[in-house]
Amino acid sequence: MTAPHWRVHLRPGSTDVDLAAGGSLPGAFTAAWATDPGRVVLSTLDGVRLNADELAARTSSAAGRYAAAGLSPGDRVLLSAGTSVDLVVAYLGALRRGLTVVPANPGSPDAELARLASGSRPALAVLDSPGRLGDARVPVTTPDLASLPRSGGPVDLDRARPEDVALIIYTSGTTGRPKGVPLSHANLLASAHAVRLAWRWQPDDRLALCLPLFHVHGLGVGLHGTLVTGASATLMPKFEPAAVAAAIADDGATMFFGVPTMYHRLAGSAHLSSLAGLRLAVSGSAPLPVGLHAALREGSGQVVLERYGMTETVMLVSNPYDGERRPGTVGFPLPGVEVRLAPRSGGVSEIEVRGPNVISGYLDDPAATAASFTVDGWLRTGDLGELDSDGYLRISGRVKELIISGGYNVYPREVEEVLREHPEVADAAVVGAPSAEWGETVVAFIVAADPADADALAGSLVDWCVGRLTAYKRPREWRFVPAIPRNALGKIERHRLTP
Ligand code: MLC
Ligand code: AMP
Repeated sequence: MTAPHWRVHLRPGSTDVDLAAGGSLPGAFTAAWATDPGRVVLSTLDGVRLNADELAARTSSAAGRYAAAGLSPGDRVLLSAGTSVDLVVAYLGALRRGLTVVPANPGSPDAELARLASGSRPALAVLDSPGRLGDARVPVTTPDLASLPRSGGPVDLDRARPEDVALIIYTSGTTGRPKGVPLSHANLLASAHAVRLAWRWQPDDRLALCLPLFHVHGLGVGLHGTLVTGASATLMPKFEPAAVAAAIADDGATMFFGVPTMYHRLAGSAHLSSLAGLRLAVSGSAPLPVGLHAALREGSGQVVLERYGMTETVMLVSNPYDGERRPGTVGFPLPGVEVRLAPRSGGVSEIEVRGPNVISGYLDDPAATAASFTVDGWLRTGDLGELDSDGYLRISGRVKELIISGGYNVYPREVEEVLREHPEVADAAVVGAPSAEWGETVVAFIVAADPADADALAGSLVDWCVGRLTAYKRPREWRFVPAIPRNALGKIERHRLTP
């Protein structure tokens, strides 16, 4: 049902753009490579240079290895490894074979990886350390795919259809149960084309790419945007201000995409002025503080462009490339994306979206799908928004229980469940505390079973979390309290927990 007070916001000009061009990710990538086979498309700061022809050959041979190992289109591959050229080749080879890739943080504890493997049922896992899945009955190889047989003959390549699922990204979700987000080739292609057009991405651009390649920011925007454009990326295994400066000065990077924590560190480093050498610097995944935006501008002349997205949609809204990039806002809907503001109680509005970039539902989870989509097919983002007088979208809060630390999502419920399993913990609650560096940090409120032992318990809880929670999810501060405030239904009243 569409209420009369929806404020619908359509991007003008969005309809004259073919967001499906290429038909699938490999269709678009290979078409771009064919236009200039000698162009360098991937490089590293230690001197690796791969041109389009070489990347086409290496990814075709990777696809051949998957085929020779018995993997058929539609099979799943769990991919969990640090950034490297091999990882990118393994990823693209999988897409070219028509496989569905399940990316995972290589820093997640073994138990979490094993849960992901049993939930997603991959035909193969590609891991930095092959022993990580223990005795799980999943064949394992390393990112160079060296243990897979070489293909003996021609392999069916690049046959994925727009509706085929290219990626399944798992999010812990607010209910505590991981949800699979199935992103089709059409979803991912629409977003890659949208940012290519909106940000005037050109084949001679080079992206300094140090975002992790297991989330949509690094993968769906950074890597896919580069490849649909026929442009290049400098791959970096880790974010360091000095490495970003080297990518710009020594490797000719013209673009940088980062989360606000990266910009905070750049602003406090001796390398801030190097950002002046970029054609475009983009921030997203978490709010970019207005003061940080100003400091970056003052120290480098770079007017950072902030945009907004989420795993279920890839990219949604962006400040304009031409025209004012307004600090504290995320701008206007990207090509193909429709945004509306749905009034909620308390005078606030939730951002709802639809478009070719938006998933059609969660994987095998009709309840989660029904809870997240309106009956007329719009995705409820869980973010609150308002438009300023010029129509720029401002994200004013969140309905969902979520902490964003350094651009990574932390779901309080997942952390609380781990804390409550500790034998000395009677109850626990987790909230986000404001942090200049991280945006928010995780703070735990603990009710000790034996209050006299609180000091010892804090140390024990730190150890308890190692091996059970990925580092960014672990609480950084501990508060011992006599009780966790709950309402009559037993729900934690987080607003009463002041970090
Ligand atoms: C690392 N640590 C973190 C952390 N990242 N702790 C809290 N929050 C984080 N984000 C831990 C480390 O494991 C380490 O723990 C300690 O903090 C210090 O590590 P560091 O070396 O200082 O951190 P670093 O490795 O440099 O990582 C910081 C970072 C990283 C900002 C580079 O967090 C990062 O790459 N963030 C980007 C996340 C991202 O891509 N999000 C996109 C999601 S998609 P210990 O215990 O070892 O000391 C999305 C949609 C959209 O949101 O719109 O884009
Ligand atoms: P994820 O589920 O990891 O994809 O995270 C998506 C969430 O990140 C969104 O729903 C927002 O809450 C948040 N987000 C992304 N970009 C921004 C931004 N520019 N400003 C504020 N929040 C953002």
